[in-house]
Amino acid sequence: MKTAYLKSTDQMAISSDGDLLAETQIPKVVEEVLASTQFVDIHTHLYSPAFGKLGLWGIDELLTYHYLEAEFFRSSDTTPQQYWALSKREQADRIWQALFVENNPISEATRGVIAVLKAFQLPTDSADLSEARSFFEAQSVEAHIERVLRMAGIDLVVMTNDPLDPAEGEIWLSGVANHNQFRAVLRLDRILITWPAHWQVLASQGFQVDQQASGKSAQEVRRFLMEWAERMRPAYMAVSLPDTFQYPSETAGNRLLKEAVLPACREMQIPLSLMIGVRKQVNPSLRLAGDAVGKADLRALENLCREFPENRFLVSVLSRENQHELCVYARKFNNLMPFGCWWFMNNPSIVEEITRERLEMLGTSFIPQHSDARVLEQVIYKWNNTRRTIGPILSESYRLLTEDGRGVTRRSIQGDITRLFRSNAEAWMGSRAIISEAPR
Ligand code: FIX
Ligand code: ZN
Repeated sequence: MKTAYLKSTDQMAISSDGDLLAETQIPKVVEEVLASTQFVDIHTHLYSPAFGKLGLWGIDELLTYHYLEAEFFRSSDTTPQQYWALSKREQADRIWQALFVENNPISEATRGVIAVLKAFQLPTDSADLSEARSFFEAQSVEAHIERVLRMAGIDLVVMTNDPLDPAEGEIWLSGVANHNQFRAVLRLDRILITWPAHWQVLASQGFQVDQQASGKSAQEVRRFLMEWAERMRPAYMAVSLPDTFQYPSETAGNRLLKEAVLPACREMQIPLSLMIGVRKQVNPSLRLAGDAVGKADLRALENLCREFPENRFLVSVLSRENQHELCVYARKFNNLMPFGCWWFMNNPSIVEEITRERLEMLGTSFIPQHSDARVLEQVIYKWNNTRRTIGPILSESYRLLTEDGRGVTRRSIQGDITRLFRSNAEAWMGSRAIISEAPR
């Protein structure tokens, strides 16, 4: 095989896109391409402006993020009971005092708030939040969203939408205008995980379902999903599964998964996102911050990928111990797409390990990251951190490739980064267009 040899650096003119790069040029080119490429954020809890107050933004929401609430209770003598009795502003003041004034904000989540303040040229070491509050209060949400997405270098945000959430369902039923930078996702937790607590909502809407999900329940749930898919045009369907998830296993949730959700995804030609490994509410007094992690048995995922080869599975796992297995399974099943460094995984020390093993085992056939942002401005630091952490890892991959005998160009690096951070996601998400009629 003809090996592409590099011109020595001193002969190297400023490289054009097609020129082979010297090893010393690679890190800068990788950094430039990461900075100039618009990414797809394939999983967030953000909302387009049409959803009004469901969309969270501004300094008080940034500070009362459940990641920071968990850290707050470790650095304050405020009890959860006292904290939950406070107003949102009082909660934010307490968190700012404990984590940002009395201590250096060196955790991932606290440093993120500092990065957001700096991005808007706001003071990062104030004793209080008055200046930050005035700034955010002065923003108009549509223009602010546009500006924040531009600052984060993302041009598509995939939401998490729950048709059985009363507040959100009402907004959908009143009609939601399409926003070209937001895509919907049909979230299934209340159907697949907490069916006993929610089946009566479907029954009250005229769907013939029962608590055991027996009889016509599965076909009625499929009808419910198709109605909502028509309304939402979802990029995919999604569910968060506990570390104890087993498949096969005789449960109402698995029956609905097999007989309603997976056939509906095939008919709509959209993936099912499985986010596996949450241990819900290990400390209920912390509310949303009370969830933890458990190592899952990924043979359930293996069985689903093998039994449903026509379904596509977008998968993120929460336990560090499951990450390597997920890579191996992705090598066995091309209907499995690993995505993101989820939640407790989204810290540089672990993102580095996960991303290196994925590049080593999967090349560029995976989706490295999602933000999981719950508050709009979080995408600024979450995606800046991703670029900062993954840039050197990609550069090392190209250095090794060059050393082993194959040079890279700006153009080929652009192709890889576009695939990793855009086109893998775009290729897998359903289109906004009319849903396929071809039932499978
Ligand atoms: O199930 C999920 O979508 C999780 O990401 C959330 O429940 C979790 O609270 C979160 O925001 C993690 O980052
Ligand atoms: Zn999430």
